[in-house]
Formats: sequence, structure tokens, C-alpha cells
Amino acid sequence: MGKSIEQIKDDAFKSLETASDPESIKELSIRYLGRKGVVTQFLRNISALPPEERPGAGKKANELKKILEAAFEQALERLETEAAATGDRIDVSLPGRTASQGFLHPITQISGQISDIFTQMGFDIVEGPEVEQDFYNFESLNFPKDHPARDMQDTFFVSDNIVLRTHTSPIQVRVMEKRTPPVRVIAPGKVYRCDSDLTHTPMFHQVEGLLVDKNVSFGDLKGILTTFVHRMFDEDISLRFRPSFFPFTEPSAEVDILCVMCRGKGCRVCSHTGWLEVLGAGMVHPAVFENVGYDTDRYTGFAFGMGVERIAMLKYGIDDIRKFFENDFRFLRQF
Ligand code: 2U9
Repeated sequence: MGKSIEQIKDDAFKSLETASDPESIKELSIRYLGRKGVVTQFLRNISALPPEERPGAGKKANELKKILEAAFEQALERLETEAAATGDRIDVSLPGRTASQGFLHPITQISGQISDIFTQMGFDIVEGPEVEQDFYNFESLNFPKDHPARDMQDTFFVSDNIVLRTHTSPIQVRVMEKRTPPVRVIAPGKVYRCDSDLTHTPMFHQVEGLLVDKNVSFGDLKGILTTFVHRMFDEDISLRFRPSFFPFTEPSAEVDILCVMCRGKGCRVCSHTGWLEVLGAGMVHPAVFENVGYDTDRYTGFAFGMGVERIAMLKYGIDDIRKFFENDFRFLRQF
């Protein structure tokens, strides 16, 4: 037979003295009292002792078993009370959890930046309804009755003469009905068109502008838009005005800027033209002024419009407009 019961007891208490955490006490308990533990083995081997020693050894071993059970339990309790008293369970040196801060959607941010640039140039921000009368969305803006934009395929109709606005221009018609010139407003907001692909979504955001006063010229329009592009993108981005057509402006222009990615060298983003189309603009058509009762002999004005998603895509180098609407936090949190 191996160690005597006294030796086992001495060893166990020596080990217990050095055990300083609950884990090592649990390990000791297993080592001495577990199924294959030292005391358990001792009891099992008693039958190998000479018959006269068996009762004494059995008694001592059973006593030691009880003593050790009590000692391990006490040691565990002591450690737990000590830990609670010294506050060991809370590590106050750990870094605190930072509360995550909210932020504006990239489209809201860009729309705000656009608005800021124009308010700095004296424009007021105006808003209007997204569900609009045909009169404000089309009729007042000189769209002929058979204009393709009025087609069911391009416009969301709510009823015969109610539509989801296809641009923010009706806001400005409403403003002109209420105010007399000078008028200097920008109209940011959501617009709706039956359209969906890499660069079009059924809902997108526009910022349009309108300036009406005496002696307003196309030169004033060029000045305002040049300042806008320089502040929005970069001072060295040049602009190019190409003749175009809109029912509500005459003359009309599409406005390109030098490609912000390749600075005119030609790249994938600008389809190797060196230019990006970012704005539409023109002098307000006299028919529009007549519809709101402005005197076309006294007043002229210019108007312009842009898609906020397009500006954001160019500014951030994003190639798929749908990313703005998927609400994937990994995408949104980058801005
Ligand atoms: C009134 C009169 C005229 C606003 C204008 C454009 C040209 C234009 C497009 C840019 C990209 C729409 O989002 S887009 O697809 N806009 O090209 N918008 S002039 O003209 C107005 C507005 C209001 C009373």
C-alpha cells in the first residue's frame, strides 16, 4: 500500500494552503475525493491490508474524507467572501463601453451640404408636398399634354390628376404664387419616377433652385453654378454648358463638370470623356411666369436642378445607387 492516511492528510493540507483561487481548490477536491482520487483509492485498497488493520484504516480514511470535504468547502467560501469584499469581480481598470453615436444618412449629409452652399449665396430653403396635383407637377411647368414624362410608365399616378411629384419644381411654382420677385429659393426633397437600375431608383432626392429678379441673365446662372461646383467639389473643377431642352426653361443647358476622378484624362467613371453630367439648368420659360402671374416684361429668372444621389456617388466614388437604400450599416457608417 502507498502513503499512510496521515501522509495523505499532510499533503492535502499543504496543497490547500497554497491554493489561492476557486479553480485550484476544485482541482484539489477532485485529486483527493474524486472517483479516482487519493482517498477514494485508499478506501478501495483496504481489502489488501492485513485483516486486523482494516477496521482502523477504514475508519481513519472515512474521517479524512469528511475533514477534507469540509476543508475544501470552507476554503471556497472564504475565497468567495474575500473576493466580494475586495470587489475583485468588477475590474474597474477595464475600458468603458462607448455608446455608439448616431449620424445622418449620406444622402441627408450631401443634401445638407448642397443647401448650405446655396443659403450662403442668399437662397431660402423651401419645401412642399410629395403627393402633388398634376397642375403643379406638369401643367404650370409648360409640359404639353402628350409629354412622355406624363406617361403612366414614367410617373406614379395616385389618381387622374394627382401624382407623386417627379421633381421638386412644383414647390417653386407654389412659392411664386405666394411671393413677388425677387425670389431666391432652393427646393430639396424626395421625388418619384418609375425607374430602377444601377443609377436609378423609384425614389431619389433632388435639389432645385430658382432665382427671379429684374435683369437676371444666363451669365448670373453660370456664376452661381460655378461657385456651387467649386465649393462642392474643388476650386479647379471647370464647368461645361451644353445646349439642351426642358419644357420649363428656354434656353436650357446640361451642365458637365471636369471628371473629379481623373481630372479630364478619361476613366471608367466618366466613360473616357473626361466630363461628368451633374446639373440641368436654364432661363425660366415665359409661359411658366405667365402661369403664376409674373410680368415677363419686368422679370427674368434662372432655374437649375440636380440629383443628390448622383452628386454623392461622384463625391464618394460609389457605382451602385441602390447601396444608399439597402441600409447596410457597414456601408452607411463610412460617411
Ligand atoms: C421652375 C422652373 C424651372 C428646374 C430645372 C433641371 C433643369 C434639370 C434634372 C437634373 C438631374 C433633374 O434630378 S434630375 O434628373 N433637372 O435638368 N431642373 S432646370 O427648373 C425649374 C424649376 C422650377 C418653376
